[in-house]
Amino acid sequence: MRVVFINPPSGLERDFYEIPLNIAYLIACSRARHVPVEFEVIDMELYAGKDPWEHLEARGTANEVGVIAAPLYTYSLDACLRAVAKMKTWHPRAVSIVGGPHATLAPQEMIRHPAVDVLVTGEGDIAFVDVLEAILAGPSNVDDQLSKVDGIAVKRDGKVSIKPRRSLIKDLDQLPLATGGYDCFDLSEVRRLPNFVPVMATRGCPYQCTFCSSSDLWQHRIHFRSPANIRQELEEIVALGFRVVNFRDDMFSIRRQRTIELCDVTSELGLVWGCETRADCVDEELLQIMVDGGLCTIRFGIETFHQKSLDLLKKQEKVEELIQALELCGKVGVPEVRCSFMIGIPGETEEDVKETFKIVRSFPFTTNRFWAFTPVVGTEAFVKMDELGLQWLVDPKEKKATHSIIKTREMSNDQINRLVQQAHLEFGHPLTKPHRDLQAAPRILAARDHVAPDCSGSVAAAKATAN
Ligand code: B12
Ligand code: SF4
Repeated sequence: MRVVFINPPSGLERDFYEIPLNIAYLIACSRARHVPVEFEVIDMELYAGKDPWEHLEARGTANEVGVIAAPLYTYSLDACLRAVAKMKTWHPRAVSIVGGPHATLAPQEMIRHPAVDVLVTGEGDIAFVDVLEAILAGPSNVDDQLSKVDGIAVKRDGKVSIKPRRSLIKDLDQLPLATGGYDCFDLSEVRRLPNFVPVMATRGCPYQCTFCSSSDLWQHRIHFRSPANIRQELEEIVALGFRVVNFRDDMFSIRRQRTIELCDVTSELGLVWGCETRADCVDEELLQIMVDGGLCTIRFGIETFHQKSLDLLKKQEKVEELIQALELCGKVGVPEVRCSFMIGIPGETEEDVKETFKIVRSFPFTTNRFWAFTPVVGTEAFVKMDELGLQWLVDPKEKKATHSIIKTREMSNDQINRLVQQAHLEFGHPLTKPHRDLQAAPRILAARDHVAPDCSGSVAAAKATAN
């Protein structure tokens, strides 16, 4: 049986492409359990530079398909569902399975979509394989088999059944490495892009920020992989010819000693890397160890420099901590410091936003991305819109991260969008190349290897440029 994954188009510039870890994990997990299926990935994101829809049609109609699998994200939901629906018209007997953030946050609505047959909530590593095994049991047994699988929603003859989410996987070292699915991606094309390989060293986040999907997705928990397990994956990545990785964890440095151990590993392997963390999870000594271990880009979700707003967002951080972390990054010389902010936070006035701009200007070495505050399904802000004084101006389905579609008690929608635009003019549009991570990586690698920099971040390509 052929299982076809769709990596839906995000609409972002092609340079933002990175191998989707979710799909890589699901393939690796199925292979680890020896499920007798063939995998194919229709990578609409990697081919977005041409026409992703033509690519879908060419690849999606070429062979028989038994299962169509796709992740659903809120910000590209229409494209994700449209791609699944197209595949279903070409392969009416195929079973469609969706999962990912939006499926987890809005299962009731998503399972009712006509193109969706089975929906997996939460981590899919075990549930997805269980679903494949149920499908392999054959059409006369599949319903019975699916009824035994936890953490899924199914639809049969228009009737929907939704089971509770599975508990999170505690021992992440039990999972196969994501690299076990990498052969299904066009790595030679990936190498041509100015990019890096993503790695998750942890999963989840223990905080409960009111605007962030992670709170619900990970149930305020975080689980860790051991440094030895991460080393194995990093070694495989190096063997594939890459030396730049991006740790995609929500807060990479939450455990200080573990972070130091990981820096030893990245240093030994000669890697250059990026990570996201919280301002209160770094100090000067740790930042220095991270830079010595190959840290190139550090990302902070600052959101605002207004304490009242930080408190309302339940960030559990102080403005002074944010400022101190940025000062330390400057002092230590972190090559790239990327901060992300939101405009239109409930309670914030135009003056508060301008105060944030003023502080941002005092850090000339940071790259700053300003987004429009938009309550996302599954977040506390979404549930408490009225209480917070927020109003939609158009259907939330029209949402775009860089354009506001709400008004607050304090600011009109025009006012918010004017400030967003002002921020983009002054600090750059967040979805353009200057905001791509790890831009300094080729320079750092080249300085280490004494070769001319290229932009792919792979040693082979860097050396080829030098020759
Ligand atoms: C890497 C990343 C990106 C990358 C690339 C994404 C990709 N295709 O790989 C880039 C930089 C392009 C990106 C862009 C954006 N992203 Co982003 N991103 C992430 C990040 C940091 C890691 C994703 C990842 O690899 N996770 C690791 C894997 C293992 O976990 P997972 O994706 O959750 O997958 C598991 C389950 O969800 C499930 N599953 C997932 N897919 C499927 C599919 C099937 C069929 C099944 C059965 C199960 C299943 O099983 C997987 C294994 O357990 C997450 C945050 C996070 N920590 O997850 C945000 C996240 C996915 N992004 C988010 C957002 C909001 C954005 C942006 C709007 C920018 C922004 N403001 O941050 C844009 C959106 C662009 C667009 N138009 O879609 C949100 C999505 C929220 C939502 N409701 O959809 C997240 C969750 C961050 C957050 N906490 O808010 N992003
Ligand atoms: S914003 Fe950061 S700290 Fe807050 S819940 Fe999301 S990932 Fe966790």
